[in-house]
Amino acid sequence: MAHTLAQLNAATPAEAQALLDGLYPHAPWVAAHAVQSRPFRSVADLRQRLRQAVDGASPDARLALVRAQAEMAQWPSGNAEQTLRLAQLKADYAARFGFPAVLALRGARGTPLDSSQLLDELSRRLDNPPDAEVEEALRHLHRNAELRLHDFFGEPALGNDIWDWQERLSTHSDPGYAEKGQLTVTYLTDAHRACAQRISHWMRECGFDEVAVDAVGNVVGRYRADRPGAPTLMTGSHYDTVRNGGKYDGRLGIFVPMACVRELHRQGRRLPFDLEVIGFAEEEGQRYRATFLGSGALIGDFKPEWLDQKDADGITMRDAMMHAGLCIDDIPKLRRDPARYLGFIEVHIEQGPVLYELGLPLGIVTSINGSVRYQAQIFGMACHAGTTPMDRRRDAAVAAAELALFVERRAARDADSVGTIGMLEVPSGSINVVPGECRFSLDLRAPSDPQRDSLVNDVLAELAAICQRRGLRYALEETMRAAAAPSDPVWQQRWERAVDALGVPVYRMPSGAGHDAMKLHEVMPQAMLFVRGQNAGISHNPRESTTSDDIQLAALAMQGLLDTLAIETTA
Ligand code: HGY
Ligand code: MN
Ligand code: MN
Repeated sequence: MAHTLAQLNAATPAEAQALLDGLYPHAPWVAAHAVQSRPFRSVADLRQRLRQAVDGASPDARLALVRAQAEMAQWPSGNAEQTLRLAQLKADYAARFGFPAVLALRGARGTPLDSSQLLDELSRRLDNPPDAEVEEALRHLHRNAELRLHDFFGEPALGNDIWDWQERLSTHSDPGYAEKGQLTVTYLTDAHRACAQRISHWMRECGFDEVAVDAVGNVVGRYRADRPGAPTLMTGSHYDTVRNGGKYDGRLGIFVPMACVRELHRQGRRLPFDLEVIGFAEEEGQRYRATFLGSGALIGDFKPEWLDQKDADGITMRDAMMHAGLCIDDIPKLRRDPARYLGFIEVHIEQGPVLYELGLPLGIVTSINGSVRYQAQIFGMACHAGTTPMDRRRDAAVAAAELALFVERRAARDADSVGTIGMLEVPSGSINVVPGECRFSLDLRAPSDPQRDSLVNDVLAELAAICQRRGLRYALEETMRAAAAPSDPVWQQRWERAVDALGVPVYRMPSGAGHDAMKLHEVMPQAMLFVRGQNAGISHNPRESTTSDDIQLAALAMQGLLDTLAIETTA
């Protein structure tokens, strides 16, 4: 097999096809089609051409491709029970779909999967509808081809290192979750402080000139320019997580630039601007209702009233900060002078299915949805579940349920709005008591502020109408309001050029999720790069995943952007 792209591009069509033989077993037509697109600009371009050869084929040809795959040979050996379960799953799979199971034999890091991982994957796939399973099998074929290309063009070393940082950082988790193997890192817990220490340590190892934990717990690394008085480019993301979250949300946006600095340092290179890489301490607002606290502090948007907020154990943020050794008086000093900054860029996993379904490793963010969040309570009357007739109740939970269905209908009406009741509880409820109170959250988002506000107004009007109709009271506390943040066109184009230079298709898309970039957006130009998520892009979930190959491409894209910016800045 070719060891260089040049050899592959210089070969005759027959030679080139022969060199690519085996990437898609029993389907030489895939390589034959792809080689017509030579010269390949990069390995990523080669991968996309192979994928496009399959995507462009007829449904029958695609199904035939899956059916042509032989029974997977090298299943890892498991114990007797696993072997039995595997045999049953393979039989069930073939009976349900009519073709043998195609699984990527190596995981997101390119390392072999063990029996239990493969069994879990196979049993999950059994639930797929047949048409969806053909697409999923094809994705695994593409992944196997990508893995085989490692053997010929080398491993994604940068991506592997970044993947490993994520893995090591995920060993720190809050009590009550760590014991269950779940990842939860909320603001200023011991696990959170350990993460700050690990990120600081790794930043120093990468060669940053300055590394410090600031007054709100952000980890700030600075890699100085080749000249004094140079402007600064800020990048980074958050290292806190949601409860039972994923390893990549936020953290990927810290480690990708860290790896870029490490490479610059190893090469003894400096840029004509300072690079400030920040691990923001608090974005998710889980322990305290203070979202974007870390990035907000840098734009002078730290709200002093947050200090008096109490967490579920009654600990105020002020006490948590003092306990962590943070100096509250220094918080106002964190405010950055935008005049000294070129802008803000952020790498983040997509946290959705778009790139996964399109088979693209990277996406260019065009705008970040605006959002509003509330904590709400509905008050009715607790009474006996057995003796109270249905028409004499003031049931707070049923009212909340009625609102939940309205939120779903109303958001769906806009097509690109979203509305979620993510938290819902009957405080001190009992099985035989009609709920006298119901507490719930509202998370309402849309690509533009007017669309978001129209959604919010309708939901709040409906809440009032439901309570009026049912004789209930309600209370609402707005806990977050973030404006929609369109990407700065110049910075968005910088990402586009960097992605295109890799031979990766440029795909523009909005962000349904909120990000630290929307805070920096308030004071400086910003733009984001998305990285494909595995497992249909699931996020805020332990199955959140991304491959070291895709991480590698994100790092190469950032390196490309930095190099181009360096030329622009000195021109
Ligand atoms: O909720 C969000 O959009 C982000 O993950 N904080
Ligand atoms: Mn998140
Ligand atoms: Mn995030």
